[in-house]
Amino acid sequence: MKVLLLTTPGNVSRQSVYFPLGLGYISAILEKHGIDIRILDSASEKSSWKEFKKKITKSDADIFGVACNTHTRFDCFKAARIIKEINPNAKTILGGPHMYTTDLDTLKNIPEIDAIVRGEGEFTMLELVNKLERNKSLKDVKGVTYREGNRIIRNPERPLMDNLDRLPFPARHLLSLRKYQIQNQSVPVMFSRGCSMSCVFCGNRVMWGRRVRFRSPESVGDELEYLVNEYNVDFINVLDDTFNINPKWAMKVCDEIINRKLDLKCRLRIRADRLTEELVKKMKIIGCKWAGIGLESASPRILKRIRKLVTVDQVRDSIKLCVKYGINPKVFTMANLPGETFEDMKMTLAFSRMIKRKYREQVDIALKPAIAVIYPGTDLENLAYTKGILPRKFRWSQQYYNLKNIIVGVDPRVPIYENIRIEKLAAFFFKEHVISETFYNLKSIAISKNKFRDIIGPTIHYFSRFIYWDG
Ligand code: B12
Ligand code: SF4
Repeated sequence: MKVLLLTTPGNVSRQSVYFPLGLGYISAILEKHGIDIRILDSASEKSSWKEFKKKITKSDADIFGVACNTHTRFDCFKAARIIKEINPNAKTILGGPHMYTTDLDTLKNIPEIDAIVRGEGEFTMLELVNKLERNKSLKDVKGVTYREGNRIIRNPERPLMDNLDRLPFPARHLLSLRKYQIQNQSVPVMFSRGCSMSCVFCGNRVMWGRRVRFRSPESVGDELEYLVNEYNVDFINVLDDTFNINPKWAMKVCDEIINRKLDLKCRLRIRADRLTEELVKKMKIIGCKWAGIGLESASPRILKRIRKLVTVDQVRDSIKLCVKYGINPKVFTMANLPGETFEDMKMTLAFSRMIKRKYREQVDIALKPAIAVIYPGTDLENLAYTKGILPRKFRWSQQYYNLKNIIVGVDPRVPIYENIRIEKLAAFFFKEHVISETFYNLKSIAISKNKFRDIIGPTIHYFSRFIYWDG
């Protein structure tokens, strides 16, 4: 049987030119077991639906596996419909971060989908393909929810893989890595899976769980050496939720890269509460150019409420440390979190402004925080039902398009955690972000002509959100 794994066309995909690492891992396992496997990355190719249809028509695959996140879910359903229209005998399988808790609802409402893989996909997909190949029932395949006649059957969970070193390296040869490198420079890699924290809004831990699994430093070193030798890779993007969740392990990984004399640049995501100067020094030696740090809110009350378990001081100190060693931090902030008031938001805005003015180009921090959206399986989703923000009858598979989201720059297909009403929030940010910034910059316009850029910048940034989601 032939398998085609794919990402879908659609307007979210405009942002992403990224090798799809999850599909790369699944492909590697299938390929290792002799299965004919291809990848179609319509998202990165920025294909139109017309081109997508042409490619599906040409494809001789029997099984189509679609990667699905919450923003692309309707595109994935559309893809399954197109596949079934073109080839009614094909099997359509959905997997990915959106699918972990929405499997039953999706299968009930979208008849063109045959099965859903929940969670980690590598071994589930391998067993599933083997069963389909032998025309056998899927009843023993852990982690699958599937259709059998009129019934929908949800098999037990598949335990998370213990030993990540068992996985072959992602099948990067199935796509042109060069093409991705030209557009995106860095090549995605993953050294660990999971995060032991439990931030209420986080979609990552729904998928990967709270038990962090680490690859051995040797396995990481082997993959990086392979990437350098085979593909001339010189810039990696480490997608781990938190590189320093276990600082000792992070140090060992750095040592491995240093000992192998790998000449690389990298991006890392870190937590401020676990950063030491010793580690920052090593991060610098292994070529870290960019470190993502989650602050979310500068209000201690909100930090506690969302269970972030970092303090504003820790974030401030981490920024300082990174800057000291020539690493550019990117600090992430959010707004409209549970129980958050405008006063709390003002604290975050004030913090961001202070950092921006103190460090200028050395630190990347948005003056307008990201608005908290709800992902399935998160604590925020449960809270949204309890507080009546999401109606009890809300179903992820049913049409959802909230045009109002656009005024705060959020995808209309995903619900916002509407702690404060969207209209009020938009007015607040317009006043705080555009007017205040412009006023501040006008005051100092005489200092430099560059200030003109600082006025135009936030205004364009604000209004660009109105044109992004064009339906
Ligand atoms: C790198 C990344 C990106 C990159 C690249 C995405 C890509 N093409 O791979 C960029 C920056 C472009 C990006 C963009 C977005 N991202 Co993103 N991203 C990530 C990140 C950090 C890593 C993804 C990754 O490669 N993981 C490693 C691989 C091994 O895991 P995986 O892809 O999940 O695949 C495994 C399983 O999901 C499953 N699986 C996946 N696909 C399939 C398909 C089949 C058929 C099967 C059987 C199984 C299966 O098996 C795989 C192996 O075990 C994750 C967080 C995380 N820790 O995963 C967020 C994450 C996936 N992103 C997320 C979001 C929301 C987005 C955006 C919508 C953000 C935005 N508002 O613009 C866009 C959407 C882009 C798009 N076209 O879909 C959310 C998704 C939450 C959700 N419930 O949907 C996550 C989980 C982060 C979060 N905020 O919670 N993202
Ligand atoms: S620390 Fe980051 S990855 Fe971990 S639960 Fe919080 S937001 Fe998610």
